[in-house]
Amino acid sequence: MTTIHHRTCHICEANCGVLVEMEGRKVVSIKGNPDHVLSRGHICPKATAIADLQDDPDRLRQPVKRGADGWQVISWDAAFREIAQKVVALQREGARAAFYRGNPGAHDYALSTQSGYLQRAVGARGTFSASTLDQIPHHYAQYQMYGHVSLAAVPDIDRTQMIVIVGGNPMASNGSLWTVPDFRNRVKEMQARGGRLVVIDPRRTETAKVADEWHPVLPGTDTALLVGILQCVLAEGGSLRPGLAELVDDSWAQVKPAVDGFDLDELADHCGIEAATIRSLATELASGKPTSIYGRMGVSVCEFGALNQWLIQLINLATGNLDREGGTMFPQPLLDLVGQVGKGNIRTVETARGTLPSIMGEIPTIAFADELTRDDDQRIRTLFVIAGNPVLSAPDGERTEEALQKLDLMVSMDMHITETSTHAHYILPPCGPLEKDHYTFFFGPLAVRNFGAYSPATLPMEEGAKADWEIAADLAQSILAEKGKPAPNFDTPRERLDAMLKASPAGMSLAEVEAQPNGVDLGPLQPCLKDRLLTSDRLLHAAPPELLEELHRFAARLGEVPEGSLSLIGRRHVRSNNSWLHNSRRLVKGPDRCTLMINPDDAQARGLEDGDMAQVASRVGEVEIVVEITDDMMPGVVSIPHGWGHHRAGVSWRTAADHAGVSINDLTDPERYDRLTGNAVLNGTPVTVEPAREAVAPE
Ligand SMILES: Nc1nc2c(c(=O)[nH]1)N[C@H]1C(S)=C(S)[C@@H](COP(=O)(O)OP(=O)(O)OC[C@H]3O[C@@H](n4cnc5c(=O)[nH]c(N)nc54)[C@H](O)[C@@H]3O)O[C@H]1N2
Ligand SMILES: Nc1nc2c(c(=O)[nH]1)N[C@H]1C(S)=C(S)[C@@H](COP(=O)(O)OP(=O)(O)OC[C@H]3O[C@@H](n4cnc5c(=O)[nH]c(N)nc54)[C@H](O)[C@@H]3O)O[C@H]1N2
Ligand code: SF4
Ligand SMILES: [Mo]
Repeated sequence: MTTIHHRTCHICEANCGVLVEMEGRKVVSIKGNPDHVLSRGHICPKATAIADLQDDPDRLRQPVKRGADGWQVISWDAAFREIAQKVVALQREGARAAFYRGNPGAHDYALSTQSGYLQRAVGARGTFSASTLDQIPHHYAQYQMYGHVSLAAVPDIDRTQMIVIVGGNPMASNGSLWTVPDFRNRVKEMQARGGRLVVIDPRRTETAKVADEWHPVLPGTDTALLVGILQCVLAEGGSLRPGLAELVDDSWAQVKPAVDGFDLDELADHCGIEAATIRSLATELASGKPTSIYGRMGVSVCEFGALNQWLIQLINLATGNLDREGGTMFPQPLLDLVGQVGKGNIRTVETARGTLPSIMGEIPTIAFADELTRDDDQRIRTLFVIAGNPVLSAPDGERTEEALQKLDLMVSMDMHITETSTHAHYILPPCGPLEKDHYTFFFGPLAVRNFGAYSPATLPMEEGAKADWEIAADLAQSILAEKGKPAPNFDTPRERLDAMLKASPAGMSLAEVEAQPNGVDLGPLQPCLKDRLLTSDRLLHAAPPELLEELHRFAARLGEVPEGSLSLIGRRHVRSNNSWLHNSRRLVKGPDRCTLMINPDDAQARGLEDGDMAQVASRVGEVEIVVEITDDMMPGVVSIPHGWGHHRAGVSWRTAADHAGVSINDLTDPERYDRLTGNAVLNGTPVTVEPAREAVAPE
């Protein structure tokens, strides 16, 4: 007898509805849920891999402790007691403690609502996280313009007539900061009603291949394109459409003069996109039909990330498409985070590298290794890594790896012994993914319909297992007990969720939401900016001084041409997810995906043929990797996917280790970052590429 369970897939931001068919504890099938209000039956190959994660023989099922003879299994109680004693002893010595939070935590509402208790108990100041390797520039621009780090506008794909995607690849990523499951069919529907998709990317990506137009752009130069588009849009006048004009502050008057100073031909030369193309993109975006421009990783993890995100908002504003049906719109989800979490903040933090920006309390991860190795009393000695793998995901992996070995206490919450957790003293593994419940916590606020979905755990927990949130809560209690402090009253995640749902404008209870297993649909996105702005004067701040100043800084960079080297960018594949799905056989099978993509001319100039081994070197490191020649790469740019490099000693994921690949982040340079936000620059790394040296046979 099999049973069918409704769930939300927790792996990526698309939050697809899936139907999991179970026979006892065995997964029989995982299929798309055709009745799901948002994903409409869509899934990608990663959904079926949830079964591989659940049944992974390499997954840790009990806590382990590193001893002289390797890893030993230890009981939860003993692990909590020992960790609590060490945390408190180190606290008494005045040792600095820190957290690194990885991406999967954002897909676990329960952990997200509970881990603050643990951080406070540990006394960790600030947080390193995957966010400063990713989307912090978006939060910065949103805070500056709309008054809240989480007030995001997404393309209203179901009603728009044009989307320009700059530096995003939703065909592989399934959308990011834009919860848009079934992207392919939504694009087809747009094209069928006469709409057009335009992609700006150094690589002819999977998304570029389904687009109506693709324009290659030199990595890190999109600012020139965006300034050019804005200049052309504003050339016709620059007055805002009625309805929007009343919401925008006086600084709007400064935007046109600021972009008018640029020479369009010079901008075109800088980014490698012709002036005529820039003009025609501007004309089409401003044609009066509903259009949208959206930019993601490619324009976030670069030197002018915050500036780019601001310019993108300004283009949507200037064309009249912000907060308009078919333009870019602000979701009003079932659980409205904006009304219930702080607005965020922009501060600075002192680090061994000097003063760095600190957005939302983050310490930029580019400074992670420095803070672990600094030689004063501010050195981090206690570290908690929660669902993260910075050795593979942060710049200069080798240095991170060395730095982790200096810690007095490192605790990883992870279900694998990874390139990172292998350096921990204790690893605390969560239960299997099907043993957790799920709510679309951070992604309802980014979805293309007003929506939310809750799914209960599919399976009861295995005996002795704990969910991430329970591990965090139990450990926090143990630390407080060790300090002799009373245990606070913890709300359970479900209690928190119920309260947050009820406090949202839709006002539903968790029980009511749970009764709708296909998700709750509150309809298409609605204009709402007037009621959502959270700046002090409730106006949209068009031209914050820091961003105008950054525009001047960019102006000084125009015309700079990188010399001699190639420019390295990353890539994502639909069968991978950052560093942690390579232990699923069905996802890694087939041809090697961790290759150096290179344009035929660049390969020929270096005497490289398809399948050769190349040596790729940057300021910080070098790797040897197999060459894949393809004219999908624009000349001068090469690509290596991130998340690989599982050859490192001590890892427990055997299938991943059999498909090790190399880590692009052994080449990325932590010295490069966005000055306004501290976000890492992960693309456009200058590299040299040459045939790999012949291995010298030992005598
Ligand atoms: N060069 C380059 N580097 C990049 C990127 C890039 O595009 N190019 N992308 C960046 C981006 S956008 C991101 S988000 C980061 C990701 O960076 P990280 O978040 O640091 O890394 P992940 O690969 O997501 O690793 C997640 C870890 O969590 C574990 N894990 C998975 N699920 C769970 C769970 O439910 N509970 C617990 N406790 N552990 C779990 C996995 O085993 C894995 O070890 O990488 C960044 N790094
Ligand atoms: N299958 C899969 N899905 C994922 C993930 C995954 O690892 N695998 N990771 C998830 C996570 S954590 C995130 S943050 C999202 C990311 O989601 P996306 O941002 O959509 O994904 P990326 O593939 O990083 O897309 C960035 C694009 O920018 C291009 N690019 C690089 N440099 C530049 C540049 O200077 N300018 C321009 N215009 N383009 C540039 C790259 O070629 C790439 O196509 O994906 C999520 N979904
Ligand atoms: S697109 Fe993302 S959410 Fe949907 S099935 Fe694939 S991994 Fe899961
Ligand atoms: Mo990410």
